[in-house]
Amino acid sequence: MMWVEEIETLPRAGLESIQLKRLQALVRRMYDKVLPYRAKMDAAGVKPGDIQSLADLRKLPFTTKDDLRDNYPFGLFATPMDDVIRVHASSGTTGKSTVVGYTAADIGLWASVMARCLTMAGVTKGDMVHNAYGYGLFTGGLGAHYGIEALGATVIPVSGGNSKRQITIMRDFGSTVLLSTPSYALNLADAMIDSGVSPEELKLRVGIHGAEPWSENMREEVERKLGIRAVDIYGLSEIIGPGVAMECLHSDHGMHILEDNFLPEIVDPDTLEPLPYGETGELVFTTLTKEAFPLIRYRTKDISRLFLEPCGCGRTLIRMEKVTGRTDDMLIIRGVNVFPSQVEHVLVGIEGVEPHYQIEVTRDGNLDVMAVLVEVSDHIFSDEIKVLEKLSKKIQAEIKDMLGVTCKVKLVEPRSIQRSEGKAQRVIDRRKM
Ligand code: DLL
Repeated sequence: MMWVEEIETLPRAGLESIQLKRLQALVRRMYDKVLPYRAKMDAAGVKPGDIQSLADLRKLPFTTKDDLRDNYPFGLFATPMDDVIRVHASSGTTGKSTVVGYTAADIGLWASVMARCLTMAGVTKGDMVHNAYGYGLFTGGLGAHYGIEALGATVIPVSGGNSKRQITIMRDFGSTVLLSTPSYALNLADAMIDSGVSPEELKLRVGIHGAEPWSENMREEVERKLGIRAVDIYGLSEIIGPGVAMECLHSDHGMHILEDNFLPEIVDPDTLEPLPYGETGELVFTTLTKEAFPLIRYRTKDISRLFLEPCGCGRTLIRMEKVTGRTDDMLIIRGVNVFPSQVEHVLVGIEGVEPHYQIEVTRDGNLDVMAVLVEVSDHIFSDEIKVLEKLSKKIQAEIKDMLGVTCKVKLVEPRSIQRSEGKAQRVIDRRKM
């Protein structure tokens, strides 16, 4: 079943003509309304009238997270604030978060792309959908919520946390669909065992998991432990949130991109030249239909590939491979995006701490554990234990404040963190995914 079959099965030529019309209107609107982007177009010597075909997309300047930071919080919005009815935010590279805005029409668009994604996983009106994505500034919870309602299914807005209670709710309410990060799904599987509930007592049929990378091994584990079919969903706040791409139940590889709204490209992350279908590179998106916060050629830093081959489900929408990594050093810890530069930002503001640190990520069961190793200055290191304890608590609290993630802090001797000859190795990721 499809949500909007006439769009999802359009022959490529028809789809591309819709994309071109939308792109032309978007570029004109950005040029008129978003001054920082207009300045970029002027600097690149390109005018809205130069976009005559989809291939002309490559004439347009890219947008990056730095552009978002430079125009923090609302400087890239294309509509007056009066028309913005919601904002969300996620981590930026330093102290400033990435802020995104939605008009009423954008919220409607988001609900419809999410409804289309849910339909790809076989979700219908009759389903009881357990939404364990976090509600709040994170786009996961509310983004999925509106999509579930638009579909007409029943949403249980349970959000994250309190896993045992979640199992009780699943059993008593008869949840048929689970929405959560893949790592939280594994957590729920453990909570099920702890509560003495077996998968047969639940009505769960399918899990829709995303917001962090996960491997095929992890998929098998989720499927086996929860007795469900587990599918992948991709999205990012800047583009809309969850609902940019989704794996259907027929796909042998990759997720369908909702291309009538989100125009994808793959570029070489070094030369920024567009790459042909099938080649691996950085995923770039242009939002064709968003009002409040449209973006042209946004560099996601996610590594993927695009495939045009037809899919068994009949959709003609292009597919993207499971995200296999990032071109930057962003980590996702318990669903929260973390940049080493944010940790650094905290450390440089603290007296007695040297700018030498390392972030170590491990897994305890299904939970990510972040430890920050920090060198302290000589006089602090030889000080009393109490002083050291106080300092490590302070670092922990400030990191928690900035990132919302609790980490372990290990204060280490001066010059004990290995110095590198080139790029410092700030992150040691020991998670096996
Ligand atoms: O994570 C939106 C989302 C919510 C997607 C719920 C899916 C489900 P951000 O917090 O802005 O938005 O983080 C976006 O997370 O650039 C990827 O690096 C990563 N990511 C998202 N989905 C996947 C996935 C939400 N399925 C960043 N596989 C993106 C791998 C993913 N990485």
